[in-house]
Amino acid sequence: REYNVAILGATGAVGTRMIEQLAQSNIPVKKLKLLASKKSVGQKRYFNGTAIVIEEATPASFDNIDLVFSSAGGSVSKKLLPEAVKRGAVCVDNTSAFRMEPRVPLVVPEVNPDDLAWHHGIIANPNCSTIQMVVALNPIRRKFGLNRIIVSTYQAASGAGQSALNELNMQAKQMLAKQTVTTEMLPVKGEKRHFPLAFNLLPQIDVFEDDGYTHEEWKMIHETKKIMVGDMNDTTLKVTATCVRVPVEIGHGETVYFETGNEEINVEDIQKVIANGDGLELIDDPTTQTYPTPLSAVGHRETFVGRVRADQEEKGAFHMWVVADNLLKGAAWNAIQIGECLVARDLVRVVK
Ligand code: 11C
Repeated sequence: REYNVAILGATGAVGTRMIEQLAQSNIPVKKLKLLASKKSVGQKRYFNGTAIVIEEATPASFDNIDLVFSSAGGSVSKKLLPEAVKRGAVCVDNTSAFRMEPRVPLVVPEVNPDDLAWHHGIIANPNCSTIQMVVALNPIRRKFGLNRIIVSTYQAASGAGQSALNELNMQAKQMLAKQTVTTEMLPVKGEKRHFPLAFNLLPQIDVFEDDGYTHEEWKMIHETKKIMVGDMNDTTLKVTATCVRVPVEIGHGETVYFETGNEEINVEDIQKVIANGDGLELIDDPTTQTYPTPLSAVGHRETFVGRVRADQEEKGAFHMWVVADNLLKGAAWNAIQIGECLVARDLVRVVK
């Protein structure tokens, strides 16, 4: 079977990468439609050497489409994806619009591909910082158990979109030239206050919740529970997060502390399961200063792990450093990989 595919939000940083990743995937594409907002209509993008003209996304755009990859923002997804499903298309959505809906599987193919079986037309792609953490922790949880996760993130500007990345670059130039620094986007577009990210760190990603956590931290906690345990409010796996924006263009880093509850295991046991884990690469040798960095992860689909070490006081607890390309494994590649799984399992059909 060949599929008519649409990419919604085709001109954005993630949409552009979805086109590339789709071309390199094993999804048999009969026809590709590229959809975006009115302002991009008429632009061209290339798929396997063929130019495709961007069309305006409307409900009728999804007539005869089998599979949709969407990364055009939450409000666009909310408006258009139900229309696509109504027309028989299966949608993989990269926004947070549907992630917590009970009828919507939240999927990382290395971790919970079986959840695809119960989709009703929409499958959600998790937040980038959640994806790389669960890829790294999944084989550890399977083999040794997992009781608690405490994560701190070091998130690249591109996570907040192309305009935030542009702002970081402009700020860096302005600071070096001792000019007035422009601050309009970060930490959060539309928030009351803005601060420079260049040569700085911002301990806020997304808006604050009433409990003092940011929404990014909330996502890491609840998405992790939904993906790993199947219940966003599970209490058996304890998770907490602190999310920080760093002046890096692409590639999120995370320091992850985790308790397995298994007092018999050592660092080599953890390293071994990571080295053999799906979608994972262990890059870890302190004697040669070998560890992954955001720059070394850019352009790769894998999640990279280094600096694995045992906690010095808590038995069965470890620390590690996890890095991935937030625009690929954190977004475009994870979505296309979900598409590959749907195709392999013959799940590109809507069961209401
Ligand atoms: C960031 N993680 O780095 C966010 C971007 O829920 O898909 C991804 C937002 C999301 O700002």
